[in-house]
Amino acid sequence: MSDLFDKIPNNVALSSDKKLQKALLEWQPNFIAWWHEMGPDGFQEDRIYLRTAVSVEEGGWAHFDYVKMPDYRWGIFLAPPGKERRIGFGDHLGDAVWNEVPGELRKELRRIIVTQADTEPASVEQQRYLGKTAPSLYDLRNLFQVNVEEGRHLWAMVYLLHQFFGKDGRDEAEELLLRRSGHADSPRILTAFNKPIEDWLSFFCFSMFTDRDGKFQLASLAESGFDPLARTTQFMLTEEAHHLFVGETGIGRVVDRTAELMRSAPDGDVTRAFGIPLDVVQKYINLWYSASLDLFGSEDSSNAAAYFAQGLKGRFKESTSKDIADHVALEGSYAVEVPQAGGALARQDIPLRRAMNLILRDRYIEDCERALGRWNKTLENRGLSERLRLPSQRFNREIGLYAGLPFAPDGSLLTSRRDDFLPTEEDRAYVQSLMGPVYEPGSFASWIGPPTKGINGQPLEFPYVHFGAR
Ligand code: BYC
Ligand code: FE
Ligand code: FE
Repeated sequence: MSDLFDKIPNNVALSSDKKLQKALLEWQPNFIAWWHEMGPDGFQEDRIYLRTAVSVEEGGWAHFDYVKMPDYRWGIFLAPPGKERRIGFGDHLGDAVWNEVPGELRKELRRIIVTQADTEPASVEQQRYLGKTAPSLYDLRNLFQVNVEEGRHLWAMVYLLHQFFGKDGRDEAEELLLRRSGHADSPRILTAFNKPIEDWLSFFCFSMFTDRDGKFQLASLAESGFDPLARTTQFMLTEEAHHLFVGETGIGRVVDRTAELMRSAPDGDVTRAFGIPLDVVQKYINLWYSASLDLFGSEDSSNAAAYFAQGLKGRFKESTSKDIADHVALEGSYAVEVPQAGGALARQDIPLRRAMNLILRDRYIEDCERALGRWNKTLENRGLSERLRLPSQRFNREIGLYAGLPFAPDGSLLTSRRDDFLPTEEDRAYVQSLMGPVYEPGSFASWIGPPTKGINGQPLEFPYVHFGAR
């Protein structure tokens, strides 16, 4: 076990940190047991062309090689410290950042870190069976890349728990391996992480919309006054970019293939050529987008106000955006549309700090709109007039002001069934019927187009996965 620590790439001086070593020594075998139980089903003996972070230096964080997943070198990295970083917002604006947990913020910080941490293994659990139906070796490899990196994100958060939260932190780290996505008695913490991901269209929607919540939550934590959290999440963001790429281009490739078939199929019926109809894609977008909006919490939130005041969670690019001048945010307000009895909406101004979830979410929505624009460009380029759109923020919500209210995707009060806008049993069964593994290098399933280029400069027909004896 002692050489375990040589195998854990890190920049936290692990080799000389006895306390951290001891905690990890107990946790790491449980992590591996969890990986075998809840990680990708099968494929553990196969050699996957994976990227491993081996240092935080330019280029060093992206080392490519064939690895068996259980041998993946899950490491612990913090972005290098900024020179004399100061707290950039809230009541402690301008103070030196904290390198230890301030006693009075211990509970809040622990909660944020545990909530963030919990999503990482949850997503691996949700994606457990997808390898069996990958539309290509390229996609299979990308799935596993995302999975091992979510595993590393768990490590990143567990490092913080072990290093800064003593016995409580070690207990939380254990519990992260005990909760299970979708479990009746011990589910994962946040709603979207308990929904099943049973087909690849769901996977692409999840990595497009749900991982993107990750981007924005991590970015808000990257502003944190607790410097180890800020530096850890900064580094996680470098990996996150690939997950978002997988989702955005995945849906883009589905849209492209569907558009191609809409033009070429005799009566425009893409199912004849085993494609996914555009309205089904739209329903999947409606589902995962609305579930991901829930991850931002309530529009009007005292928790969010407290996190901002305490210097724990900032706005997107709080310290670098030219658009943010006032970092105290005690003045000003943000307009929300509050549903009234009978369903009418009344504009209400809420104090800025209480609107921090909403402000972060608005940046997220802009980012989603940008991706929608690209997919719609694809439709346009194929000479089609159909367009995809994001549903109203009021549609299908379970959290916040609009939770449980019958709003339609266009934001009006619903007159027909909500099911008209979400995947039906029939839609799901159809999508599921298309799922089947395509493991021939360079080949792609009928319902998805090829990517524009391979991974790490490799060609599309590169053998991204070497199957062992099976
Ligand atoms: N589900 O003021 P409110 C990622 C609870 S994704 C269940 O509205 P707050 C990834 C809330 O806990 C990024 N419960 O919300 C992606 C509170 O409970 P209490 C994950 C929810 O606290 C893909 C109550 O409702 N990171 O990394 O401002 C693959 C009212 O709270 C939900 C983080 O989320 C929900 N959706 O904000 C892999 C960052 N929403 O106090 C990875 C850390 C709210 O009544 N988390 N509640 O018991 C946070 O900062 C905040 O907890 C939230 C919620 C933004 C999630
Ligand atoms: Fe992650
Ligand atoms: Fe991710």
